[in-house]
Amino acid sequence: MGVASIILPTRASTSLKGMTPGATELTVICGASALDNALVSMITPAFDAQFWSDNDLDHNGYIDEREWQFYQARNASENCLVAIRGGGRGDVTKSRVLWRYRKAIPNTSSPLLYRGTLYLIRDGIFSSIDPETGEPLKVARLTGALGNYWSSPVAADGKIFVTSEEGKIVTLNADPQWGIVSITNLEEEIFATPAIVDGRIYVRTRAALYCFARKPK
Ligand SMILES: [Ca+2]
Repeated sequence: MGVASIILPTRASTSLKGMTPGATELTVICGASALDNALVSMITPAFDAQFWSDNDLDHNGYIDEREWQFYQARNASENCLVAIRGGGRGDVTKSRVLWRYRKAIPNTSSPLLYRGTLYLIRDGIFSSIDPETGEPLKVARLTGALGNYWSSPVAADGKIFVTSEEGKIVTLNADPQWGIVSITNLEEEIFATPAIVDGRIYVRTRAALYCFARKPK
């Protein structure tokens, strides 16, 4: 067994809870002389349970080379929305990328393109974006329905529907200068994207499947 230090990427040192502010090194025990092939056990109690659950992918209590590389790649990756013109061949980074947008990017929710405007939901922040230029048109909080949003926005009949983890269904008017039409609170966790079929909206919560429709006249 040998002892070595890993130089942490700058972003990691600032984003990991429990680390000494500004710390950039982590002492490790190596199972082999070459770190590249080492099974690495961290002896500095600097990382919290979240770090282990996120990065010890095989749950064996060690961070091995593959897991460390995965961790580094994930931290180095850029979280942004990219518009890419179709077509082209080979590396089209310079020739086909039209724009990038970096603010309030969702973790799991897909963007919605509806009636010529692009919409995003992230933690209760709703954004409308010009799909031609990537310029934000309106970015604002969904007052009364903040929180986590894992599902994707859907649209029909000139309206947009988003559902929060807390169980709120927010109806917005589909417009670049969108506004909230109504908020319905089901008080049950929602992770699934609603489905719209034949004029009805189906919303699945942790406890039930709901169907919403106009009252028959
Ligand atoms: Ca492991």
